[in-house]
Amino acid sequence: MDKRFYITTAIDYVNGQPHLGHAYEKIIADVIARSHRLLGEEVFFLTGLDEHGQKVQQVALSEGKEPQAYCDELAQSWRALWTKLGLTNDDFVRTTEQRHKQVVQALLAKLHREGHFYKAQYEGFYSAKEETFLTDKDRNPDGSFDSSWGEVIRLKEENYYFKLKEHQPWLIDYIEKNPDFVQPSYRRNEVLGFLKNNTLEDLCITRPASRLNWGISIPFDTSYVTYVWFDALVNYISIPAAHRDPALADAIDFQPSTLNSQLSLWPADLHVIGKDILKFHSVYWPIMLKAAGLPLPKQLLVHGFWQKDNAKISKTTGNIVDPVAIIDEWGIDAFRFYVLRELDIGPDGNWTDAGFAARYQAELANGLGNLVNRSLSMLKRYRNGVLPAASTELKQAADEAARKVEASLRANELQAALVQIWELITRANQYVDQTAPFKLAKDPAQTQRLDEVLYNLCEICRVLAVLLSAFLPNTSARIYEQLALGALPQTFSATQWGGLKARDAIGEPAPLFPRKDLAKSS
Ligand code: ME8
Repeated sequence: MDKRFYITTAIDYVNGQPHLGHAYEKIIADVIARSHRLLGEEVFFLTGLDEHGQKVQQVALSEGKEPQAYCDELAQSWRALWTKLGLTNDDFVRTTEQRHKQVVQALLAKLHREGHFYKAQYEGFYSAKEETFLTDKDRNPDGSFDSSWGEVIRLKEENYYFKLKEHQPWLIDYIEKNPDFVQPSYRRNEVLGFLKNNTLEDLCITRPASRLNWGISIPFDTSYVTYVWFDALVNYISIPAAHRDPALADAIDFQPSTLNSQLSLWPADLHVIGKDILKFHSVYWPIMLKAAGLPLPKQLLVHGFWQKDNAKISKTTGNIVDPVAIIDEWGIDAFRFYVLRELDIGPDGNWTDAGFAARYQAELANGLGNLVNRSLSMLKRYRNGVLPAASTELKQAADEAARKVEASLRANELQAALVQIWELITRANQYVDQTAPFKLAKDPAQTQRLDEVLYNLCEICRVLAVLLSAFLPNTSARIYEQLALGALPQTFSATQWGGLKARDAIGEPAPLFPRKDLAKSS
């Protein structure tokens, strides 16, 4: 049994509808998952929902619903959006599922048995909104607590704590010796800076059930429930364990109740996460795994935050981008394209409707769409849709683009891959202008030259469909359909020049990205 390329996303709090930031992260992971499949690997792509905790409980109660009923309802609409986005996840975890809860409890029981936890009393400030204890470091310079914490109360409470201090030296050493563990590198430096300049405080892992009961019960003390992070992070191993991953079976003493086929997944190859949850993934998660005797994930890929019109995305102020509305108006591939082309993985980005419309028009409609439509239409018009003999004039440009795109995909550089693909599109559109097939068609002495040009253009469209297939799967499939080539190939090696054969007949050209009246849509 070969180990699969195992890729995960953060699991989203189910206290509202999905927004642009959630969708962006899932699209990044989907494109990477699809790329690895194209490059010949077996992949397991996991995403899902984080359903416990006070925030979810509060929203449910405010809507007059039981938390479980509320989560069941919302989980359906999240899954529907992910289907709409074309995500190719292999499983979908919900932290309220039995298969997840069992693993959280097995892990807690093991770490408790082995002396990693202790019980202690804490007295201090607590933010109910963020479900977290606050220290003096969280105060504003004037001593007050920021309004983003909501109401801050004084609290005296006994809880269980996870001993972290002893882990600090090896973790620093590990991150120093594994420069790729956190990508991009400035995020890695941030983690190292934090670890070197602070003494880790032990992590509170429980909340009294009397105060918060919407959580996983602590197996060795049922008057407590698990605090959100010890629940949420464990999803990355609970699902492999449910798939009977041999790397986990022995370590956490857990027998799945359902007999799935056995998959080898852990350690994860890539956790895709946003910058706000970096500390949980680069400090707490590795320590939890090491304490349990499990190997660490190979890499964290940390993306930035989206704003809209230079302001925070927020439901309360109404400053939101609704992925469903965008997809309904512009199509799913246009949405996938924009978020990955506009924002490199790392920095923060800014959504503007005008910026979206401009990229749609310039790069999708006038760039890719126009190239495919005019190439196929000319073959229809001048050669009745039948391909002439193969020619290699654009082969070198196509091969070079494929080489560069492959390297970018392997390095998770998705924006760079799109830039490289669009360079090839621009080159091909220039080729139409330079060779002027409409003029060649009028000159009987240029029959052979026109044959060459038409072959090169149609073959470039085919190669582009393969290069784009991880990013714009529907568009790629439509190009293959219009070329009458059947199903899109599942391998990157199909970028090799010469897939179209002489005398193949193409299907009907149809615009891939209809031009929009920008005045109306902005
Ligand atoms: O943090 N731009 O859930 P979440 C880009 N349940 N990404 C954004 C974003 C924005 N404006 N807003 C949020 C949680 N995200 C936990 C995770 S994982 C074991 C538990 C990203 O719903 C955010 O960075 O608040 C995170 O990666 C994901 O969306 C879920 O955020």
